[in-house]
Amino acid sequence: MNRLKNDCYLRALLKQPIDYTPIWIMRQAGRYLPEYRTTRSISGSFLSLCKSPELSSEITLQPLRRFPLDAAILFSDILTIPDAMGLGLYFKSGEGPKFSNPISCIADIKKIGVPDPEHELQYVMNAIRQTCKELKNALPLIGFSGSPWTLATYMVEGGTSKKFTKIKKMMYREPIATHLLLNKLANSIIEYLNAQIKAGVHSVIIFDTWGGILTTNDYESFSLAYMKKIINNLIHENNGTRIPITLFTKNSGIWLEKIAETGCDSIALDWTIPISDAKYRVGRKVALQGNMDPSILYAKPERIREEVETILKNFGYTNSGGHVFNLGHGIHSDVEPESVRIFIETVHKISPKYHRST
Ligand code: 1CP
Repeated sequence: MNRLKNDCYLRALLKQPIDYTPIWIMRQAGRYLPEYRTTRSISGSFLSLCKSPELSSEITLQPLRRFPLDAAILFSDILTIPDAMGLGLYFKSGEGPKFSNPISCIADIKKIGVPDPEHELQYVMNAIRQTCKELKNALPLIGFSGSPWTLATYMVEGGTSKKFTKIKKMMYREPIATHLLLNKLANSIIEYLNAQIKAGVHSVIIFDTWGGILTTNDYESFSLAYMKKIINNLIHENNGTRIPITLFTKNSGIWLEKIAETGCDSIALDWTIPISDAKYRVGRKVALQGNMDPSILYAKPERIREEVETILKNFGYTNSGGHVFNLGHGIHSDVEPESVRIFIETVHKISPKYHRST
């Protein structure tokens, strides 16, 4: 792999010395950008954007043309795997993702197979290859997947949910069937992420957006155990370069020590835990990403700057990386792009003093 011009993000994750704190933003390519809205309206649908390597790559690059971000994240979605399993993903405007063939019983689970990433999901791999070509080694490209548990919630609920009644009913009444589903998903995610790494991504994230709705015991057996299995089976190096792995479980502040034991390189935090507490609890075992409340971007510039300073100060001085700045969840679609610029510039401007060794 050729050397990247800006590898600050990877160095921070691998706890190597850096000059400033790198930043990328969850959902940095998306609806808050007018250029995204234009490309999306021309293409007709969100899925047609994901399935076109040219458009996916174009949208991945859009925020990088505006802002000095330190990483690119592939424009795609976590629901590509269930779609490739034949569940029929579609988006109803204002209602989020939906499946026309959701999973409702063990017979449905037995029917689904492990998608071949270079066949049913080849459009994702082509988007990665196209994006790497366009990036010309300027920045690292992040690949991702949903966690088995989070994908299972969408597949069983048939879409977005508030109460998670169907998946919880299945989990408590049919634990063997639920584990069969989670195992098939874990095997699919291993193949999918390894293919992304071979196609050129420099780092991967597993999004476990809904792990935080579980009890501690159920989180360990229905979510964390499968993320651990995935980590154990991922390619950890490509052409001699280490591929850092990040886990994000929303609402997982109480489980950080357990997450740090999985073998991941970094934990992405939501905004509910002070980053100083998280750092104290995981020590130098893993790097941390986060963790500004996305709603701070509605505030006036002084308040945004103040919050950035608080988080940097809470993480504290480091002469060996370990912190990547981010929001604690995805950016809201009605945030002003100008506020995003102030946010990124502030991180770059004030973070060097937390890294200087002299
Ligand atoms: O234009 C539109 O209306 C589509 C909105 C949209 C976008 C921009 C969806 C539908 N997905 C995406 C892109 C996306 N999704 C990215 C792109 C890369 C980036 O710039 O960051 C990523 C990483 C995701 C991941 C994703 N999708 C997650 C995990 C992270 C998280 O936000 O918690 C989840 C849960 C989804 C499901 C999904 N897809 C789309 C929506 C609106 C949702 C969330 C639905 C829900 O709240 O349940």
